[in-house]
Amino acid sequence: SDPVPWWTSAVVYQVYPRSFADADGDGIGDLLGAASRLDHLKRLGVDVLWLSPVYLSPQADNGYDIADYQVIDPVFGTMDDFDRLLAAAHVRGMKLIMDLVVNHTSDQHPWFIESRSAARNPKRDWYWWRPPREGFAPGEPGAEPTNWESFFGGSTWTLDEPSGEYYLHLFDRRQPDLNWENPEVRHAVHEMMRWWLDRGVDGFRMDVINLIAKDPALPDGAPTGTGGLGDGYPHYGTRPRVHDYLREMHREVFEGRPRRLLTVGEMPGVTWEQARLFTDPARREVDMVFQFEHVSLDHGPGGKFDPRPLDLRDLKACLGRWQTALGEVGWNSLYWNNHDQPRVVSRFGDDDRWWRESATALGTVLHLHRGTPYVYQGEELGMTNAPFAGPEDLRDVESLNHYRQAVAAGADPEAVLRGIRAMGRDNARTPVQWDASPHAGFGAGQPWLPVNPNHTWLNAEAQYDDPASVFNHYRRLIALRHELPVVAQGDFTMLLADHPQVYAYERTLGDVRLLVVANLGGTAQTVEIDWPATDPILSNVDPARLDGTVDLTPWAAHVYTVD
Ligand code: ISL
Repeated sequence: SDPVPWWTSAVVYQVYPRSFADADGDGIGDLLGAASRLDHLKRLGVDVLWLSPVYLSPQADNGYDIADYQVIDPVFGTMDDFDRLLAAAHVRGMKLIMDLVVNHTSDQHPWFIESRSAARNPKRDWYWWRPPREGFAPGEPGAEPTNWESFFGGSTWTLDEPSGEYYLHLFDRRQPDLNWENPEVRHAVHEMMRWWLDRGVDGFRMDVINLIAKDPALPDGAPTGTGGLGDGYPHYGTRPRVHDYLREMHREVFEGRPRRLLTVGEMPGVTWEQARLFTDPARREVDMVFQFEHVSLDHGPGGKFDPRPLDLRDLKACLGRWQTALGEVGWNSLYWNNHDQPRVVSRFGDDDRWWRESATALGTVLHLHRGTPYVYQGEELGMTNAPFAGPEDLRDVESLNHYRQAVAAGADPEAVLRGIRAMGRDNARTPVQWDASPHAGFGAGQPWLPVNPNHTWLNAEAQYDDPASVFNHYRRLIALRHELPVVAQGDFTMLLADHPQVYAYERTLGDVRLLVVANLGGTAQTVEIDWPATDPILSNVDPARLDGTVDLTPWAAHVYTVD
C-alpha cells in the first residue's frame, strides 16, 4: 500500500491574490506582489501555497468567474509572472496548488458565448439550457424551469431573450453552470488540468466540486420561504454521479504522474459519511474535502446573515465527529478561515480585550487536530473583521445581492448591515496588513477594499520579533506538526465534551500522548484531567502545570506530551 502521503504532515497557506500584495500599485494584489512576500510564508513554515483564481475573468466574483482557464488575468499579471511565482515557491521548498473552478465558467467564457449563440450550436449542451416551465411564456413570473434558489439569492435561472430559453447558474447569473453530463465538457476540463500540471503545479483546490452532478430531470425543490423559491440542493448536491466524475478525473489527470499531488474538494453540504467515500484512498477521488458543518453552527434561522452565538459544545461535537469519521479511512482538512468566511478571532474569539490570546488559542485548538491545516492569509497575524460603515463600503457580490434583495423585501437596512458586518465575505478580503504605513504595506495605490484601520498596530512587522505574537505562535504550531509524528498521525480522543468553555483533546501514537487544553472564553476555568503531572511544551500565555487539575486563565491554551 501507499506510504504515508506528504500532505499528512503539511500545512497549507491560502493566498487570495487580490488582497495579498500589490506590486504594480494599481490597488489590486498581483502575482509579482505574491512572489515578493514568499519569505513571509517561508518564515511561517508552511509547505503549500494555495492560490485563489488568477485566470482571465471579468471579476464578477473576484475570479471565481473564469473566461479563460489558460490565460492569466492582466489585473494579476502575465503567464511569465505566474511561472516566476511558481519557481520562487519551488526554490523555497514550497508547493503550489491552483484553484480549479469548473462547476461553472464566466458568461464571458468562449464556451458560453458559443453555447448561447444559437439553440443548435454544438456547444449548446455544454451548459444547462431549458425552455420556460410548461404553460408559461419566457420571462413571465414563475416561468423559471425549476424553483431553485441561487447561493447568491434569487432564482438559479436567467432568461436568454433571443432564444427564449433559460440557463442554470447556482451562483451569480454571470456564472453559468457547466453540464458535466456531456463528456466533451469533462474532456476539456481534464485537458486543461493536465496542462497546468505539466507546467509544474502541485495540485488543485476544487471549487464546489460536489455540485457538478445535477439530476438531469431537474425537479423542483422544497419551498425555502424566500419569494416562492425552493431548495434545489438535493438535486445537485453530492449526487451519485459526482463520484464517477471524480474517479474519471483521477484516472485521466492524476494517475501515473511521477509526483504525488494534492487534491482538496470544496464541498458545501457534504456529510461525514459522504466525505469518507470521497477521501477513501482506495476509491481514488480526492485527498481531502472542505466540509462546512463547523462554519454553519452559528447560522441562525434566517441563514448565514442571521448569526447566533456559537455553543462550544456544538463545535466540539461537530469537529469530534469528523475526527472519528475520517480516522481510519479518509483524511480531514482543518480550517477556520478562507476568503468566504468572517475572521475567526472576531467570530469565535474576542477581537477586543483578548485579541492575542483568543487568536492563538483558536489556532492551537485547530492545528493539533488530525488532518491538514489551512491558514488563510492574515489569520497568522490575528487579522479581524472590518468596520464597514454602509453598503457603499461593500464589494462582494454575495453581500451586495443580499443587501439589495433583503431591503427590497422590506427588511430594516441597519439590521441587514449588522448581519453582513458579522458574516460578510469582504471581512476576509481587506488587504493583508504588512506594516503600519498608510496602505499597510499592501502597495502604493489606493487598495480596492480599504485596509483595516487597526493595521497601525496589527501588522506583520510588529509581530516578527515578538516571541508572544500570533505569528510566532502559528509558526510554533506548524513546526510542531513537522516535528511530532503524533500531531500528524496520532489518534484523536475528545475530552470534557460537555464543558461549555474548555476545548480539550488527546492525541496518541504508540506510547506517545499529546494533550491540548484550551479555555475558549474570557473567564478563568479550572478543569480536572487524569494525566501524569507535567509542564506544557507550548502555551499562548504563562505555562500552567497540569497536576490532576489545570488552572486556565482567559483564552489560555496549553499543550502537553508524555511518552
Ligand atoms: O460563501 C458562501 C457563503 O454563503 C458559500 O455559499 C460559498 O459561495 C460556497 O462555499 C462556494 O464557494 C466557492 O464558490 C463560489 C465562490 O463565490 C466562492 O468564493 C468559492 O470559495 C462560486 O465559485
